[in-house]
Amino acid sequence: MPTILLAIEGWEPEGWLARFRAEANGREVRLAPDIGDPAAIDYACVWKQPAGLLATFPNLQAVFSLGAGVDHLLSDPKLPLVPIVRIVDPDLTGRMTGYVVLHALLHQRKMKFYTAQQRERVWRDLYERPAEDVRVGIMGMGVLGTAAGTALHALGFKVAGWSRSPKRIAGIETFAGEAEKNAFLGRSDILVCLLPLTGATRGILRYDLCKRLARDAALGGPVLINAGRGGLQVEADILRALDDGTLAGASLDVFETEPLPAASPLWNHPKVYVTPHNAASSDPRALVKNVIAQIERFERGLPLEHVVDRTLGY
Ligand code: NDP
Ligand code: OXD
Repeated sequence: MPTILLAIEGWEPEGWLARFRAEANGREVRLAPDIGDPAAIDYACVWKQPAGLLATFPNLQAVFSLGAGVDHLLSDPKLPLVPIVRIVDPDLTGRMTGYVVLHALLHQRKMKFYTAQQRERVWRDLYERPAEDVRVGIMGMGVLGTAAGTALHALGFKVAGWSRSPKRIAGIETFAGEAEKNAFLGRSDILVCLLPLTGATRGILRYDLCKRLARDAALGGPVLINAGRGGLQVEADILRALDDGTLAGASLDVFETEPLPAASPLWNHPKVYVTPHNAASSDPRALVKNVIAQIERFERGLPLEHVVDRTLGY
């Protein structure tokens, strides 16, 4: 029977191990660093595994990322030339949709102000603008961006999406590539970033990008929501934009350094919501079934789904 190796850093591995053992249908499941004979490993299921580890398995057939992002894998200079598969699953997509909708509403409904008012026992209606007056722009119209955009559209927000290649998505205005980026930014009151971290997207959330967002803003200024990757944002620039009024607020789930260092001014910035990279946590109760189903497809000779394009980096 084939053998599955789990290599997980930064998350508790026990829940994954128990779930894989329960779902593996007779396949052996090992948890790094208890690898045994490296030649026995057929599949690796990983999250932030040590660089170089995967190159030590001579009979490896496929690698499964336990998260949607694969930057943790593609940064390994010794990554073997086997298919890299990423997670696409309704559980993870639903979590991200919930995070994006929650934070768009927190900004549109002025929750920072109501929380401050509550502390002071102030009873005052601030009369926020309706969702129909608020234009959300989503950078990254893949699986997660499309689901979040569709949910925001259903709530009445005016939604646009920006991606590398052109798209048609019901109810959503679409923009593609560098040529249409400024038009997309210039119509966005809330900018949601759900891009993958690649050579082309690293550091994209800079001061000059914040300057290009809509200034006739329905929210007193544009707002940034980043749940993609911390490497997409330049935190010094975001702080500058928040402090000089270029941005009216931000929700950040991902950071240049994680965990966010205790000394970061983002922690207690009055305009910022900070969450610990849990916009869409990977839950073994949902995702292990998904990975095992992929392995079963592969063993039946069917093509793997959601294989990463190494040249594009996602
Ligand atoms: P997808 O691969 O489905 O979508 C990526 C989107 O980004 C696509 O629309 C793609 O364009 C677009 N894109 C990529 N590069 C560029 C570029 N250079 N310029 C413009 N658009 C670009 O990914 P998912 O939606 O599944 O996930 C997105 C990211 O979300 C993950 O990579 C991960 O980093 C992050 N994530 C964060 C989580 C969290 O908890 N904070 C949880 C899960 C994921 P095109 O459609 O043309 O290919
Ligand atoms: C992911 C993540 O990529 O959790 O799935 O960040």
